Amino acid sequence: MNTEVRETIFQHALEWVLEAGKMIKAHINDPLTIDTKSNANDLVTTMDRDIEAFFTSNIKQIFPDHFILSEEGFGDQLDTMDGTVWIIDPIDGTMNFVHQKRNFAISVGIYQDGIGEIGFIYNVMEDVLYSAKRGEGAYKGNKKLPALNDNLNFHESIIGLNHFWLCENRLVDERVMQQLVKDVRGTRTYGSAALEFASVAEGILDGYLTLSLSPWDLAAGMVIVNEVGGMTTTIDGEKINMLGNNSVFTCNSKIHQRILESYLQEARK
Ligand code: 2AM
Ligand code: CA
Ligand code: CA
Repeated sequence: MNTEVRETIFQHALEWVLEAGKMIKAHINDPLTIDTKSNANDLVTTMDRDIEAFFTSNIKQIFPDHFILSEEGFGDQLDTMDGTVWIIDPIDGTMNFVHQKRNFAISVGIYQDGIGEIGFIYNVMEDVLYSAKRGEGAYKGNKKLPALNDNLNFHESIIGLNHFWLCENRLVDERVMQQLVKDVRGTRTYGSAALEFASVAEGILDGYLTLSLSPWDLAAGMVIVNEVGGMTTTIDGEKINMLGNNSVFTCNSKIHQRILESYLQEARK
């Protein structure tokens, strides 16, 4: 993507992300209408839909030739990543949004012919914006994030994962995952994939493992983590497919291989 074009897109996206954040904050204490989607704990609110509609109508107006991949149905049905594709999660961490009124994020990734060019993860209630442009580094607010720790010791690492890994599940042997939990320094669960990616980029989490994410959960995060030298694959070490669901392993590159070979390959069913 031409840098001038990218800058224009970046500035519009930035403006819309901040505006969307303001809309959420203005209505954070309003009564919520909560529906469920794939299961009883997969929540969606009017706010998720309103924010997504805000993005899609703005994008369609200013960039009518761009495509949109988004969670709540206002985007396009895509079977290719050709062209400029906005990948949007209006609220990532809806359960946190509903129950905690914090710890959720707006996630926007912009890809050109399948390559991540721009990423925004906005922690709305903390007013912290993570952003990145491919090849130009990642930022937390106005501060450039340093490259991830190249001397990280695996036994001193903190890994983000949720409890599904440690209960009986269809993807991995939970006993191997329990060993991983014992072998690292600590684990954390934040409930927003985008914020876990942002934490990996910031170096306050050293890795994040999750069984199944959609493109909008990871599109922005992958761009941001890439810019600080981290890497993102499936739990089998394979490339992420932006048009489908993936298991996800994003990590400080220093310990990615170790966790992949010593634990995930071992645990895989
Ligand atoms: P969401 O809040 O946008 O649904 C923790 O649940 C993380 O996993 C969140 O980032 C959440 O995104 C994401 N997630 C992906 N698929 C999910 C599903 N089917 N049910 C609940 N959370 C899901
Ligand atoms: Ca999500
Ligand atoms: Ca969402």
